[in-house]
Amino acid sequence: MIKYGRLLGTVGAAALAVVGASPAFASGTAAGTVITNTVTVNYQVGGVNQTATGASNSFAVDRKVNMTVAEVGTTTTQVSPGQLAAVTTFTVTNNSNATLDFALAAAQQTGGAGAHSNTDTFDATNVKIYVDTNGNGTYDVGTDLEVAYLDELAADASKTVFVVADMPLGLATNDVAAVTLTATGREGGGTGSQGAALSETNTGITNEIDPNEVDTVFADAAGATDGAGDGAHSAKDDWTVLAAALSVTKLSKVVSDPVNGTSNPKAIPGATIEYCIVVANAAGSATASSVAISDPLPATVTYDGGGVFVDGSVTSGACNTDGSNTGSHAAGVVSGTISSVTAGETKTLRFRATIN
Ligand SMILES: [Ca+2]
Ligand SMILES: [Ca+2]
Ligand SMILES: [Ca+2]
Ligand SMILES: [Ca+2]
Repeated sequence: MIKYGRLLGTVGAAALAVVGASPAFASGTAAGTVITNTVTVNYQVGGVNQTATGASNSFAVDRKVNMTVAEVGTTTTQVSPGQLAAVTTFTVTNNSNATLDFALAAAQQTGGAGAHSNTDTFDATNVKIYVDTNGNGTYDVGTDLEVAYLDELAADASKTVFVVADMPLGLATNDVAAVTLTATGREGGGTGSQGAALSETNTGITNEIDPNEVDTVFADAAGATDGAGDGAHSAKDDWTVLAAALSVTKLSKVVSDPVNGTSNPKAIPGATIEYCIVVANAAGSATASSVAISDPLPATVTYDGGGVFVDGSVTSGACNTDGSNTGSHAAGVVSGTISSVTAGETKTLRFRATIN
């Protein structure tokens, strides 16, 4: 029991000594650190202790260049046609054992696989890269700054990077724009300026014992569009469109005529016609809002002043006499606004006119 206890105590002290001596960086010992290892040899002559002798060895830790670009989240970013400043979010992590700059580039693709088992079908516009300046993980307009590179990213440090773009109009549901963010390691080059391009160095095995010599080794993996050991890493994300899919149908029926009244009426001059404009939104679509309807009447009919009914319903393809009289008529144009048409919903605008 005593031996076991001593063993535990020894291990514990050794662990504490390591932590205290150099913080445990995931990226490992910092590049340029000179590691000196000194050996001491004690010996006796004729049973008498002699002056100890020994030797030491020093070398500098080389620079390992490694970085990771990763999509934040696991799902596509849903967008509307015409949406401005749609955001995709990435993290860039410096896994090198040195502070580096990282050049940033956002590339679109033409067709091919997106990031989420989908296929690229369109390009976004006005693509820009921003860094999460205030560190809250959210893109804040005017606060998070547009950047071309990450400046002086320390070993093991990570930054959130936003790729922000505009979506064209006229897109359909499930259209996809894929974008790849690539971070390429650069020399630090000082604060506020982008350092020079990195290249691997190999000064030879004999120089490895030179305490002033630091080689550069690319240790990065292959990413979405980059290879292993190329000093860069990339990840892909995408925007997926959810559009409204409105269809419009215009129905009419004869309500009455001056000869037959409402009994089997005919479309003769003086007859009353009911127009019904049917707006349907396909299942699985985005909600359409502020659906503004404008119907210029032909000169051969005259609005009858009986009201313009909005938000009515349809049963078995026929318009019901419902809705609210919130539309209007002016200068031969009937108009009204349906506040919203959700996926799978059908709404109407209905009014009556007289044949001239
Ligand atoms: Ca594209
Ligand atoms: Ca932010
Ligand atoms: Ca710099
Ligand atoms: Ca790589």
